[in-house]
Amino acid sequence: MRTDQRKRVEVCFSPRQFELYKDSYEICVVIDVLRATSAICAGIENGVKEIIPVSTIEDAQRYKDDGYIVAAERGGEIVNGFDFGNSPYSFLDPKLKGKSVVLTTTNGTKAINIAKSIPTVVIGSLNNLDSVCKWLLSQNKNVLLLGSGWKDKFNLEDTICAGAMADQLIESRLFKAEEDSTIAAKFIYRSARENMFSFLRASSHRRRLRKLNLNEDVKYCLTPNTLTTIPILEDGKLVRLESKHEVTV
Ligand code: 3SL
Repeated sequence: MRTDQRKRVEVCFSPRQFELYKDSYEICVVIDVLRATSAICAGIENGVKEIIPVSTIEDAQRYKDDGYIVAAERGGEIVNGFDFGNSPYSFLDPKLKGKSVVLTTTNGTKAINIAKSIPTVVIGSLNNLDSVCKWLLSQNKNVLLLGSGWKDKFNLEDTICAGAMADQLIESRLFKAEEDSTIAAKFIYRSARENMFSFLRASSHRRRLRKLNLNEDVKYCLTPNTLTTIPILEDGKLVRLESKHEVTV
């Protein structure tokens, strides 16, 4: 009888559930589609040298006092006194090329810091979806897809993105899933994929961002495969995954 050589891919819906999943994975993909990980992917592809994710405003303020460029968002809005917030368009500013940027957000940067106990942490979004999947397929490791959620609760947009990644990996037959969360994410993605923007119309975070007039950001974040760069966490900083690993989509 042949042994099952497939690696596992599983979806964790929120940082609050991370403790239940973390032990057996070698790679964690952190996802915060609206908008932290989309902004990080945009920035790193744009040539930002590194993005330092910090969990609290106090930590961000210390970096600001030391002269760093600091982006800070809470509840969807730019925090007073900081350089900009969490819009991917801010991270596309050519002036940021080659610079270090510190970032704190409501959920995304917290999830990144929680994921640090897994040996390799990379950043995923719909924007770099195929690139991340192709890289994961080349790694032969167990993968956890961590949705950042909203204040520790489940959210739809991160689940759709995680479901899209899980779907590609499972379809390759190199990966298997055992958790119901992964099966649910895959089916939610399949229901949403034809028109994610309208599927998410009633979702809590789209409503929140609509009130803040951030529909253009939402459209940017919900457009798959506009980017190929994969940010990776090295020594607490998000940098471009070395070119030897890079993939052409
Ligand atoms: O929670 C986060 O990390 C943010 O991405 C939320 S927001 O889109 O900026 O509101």
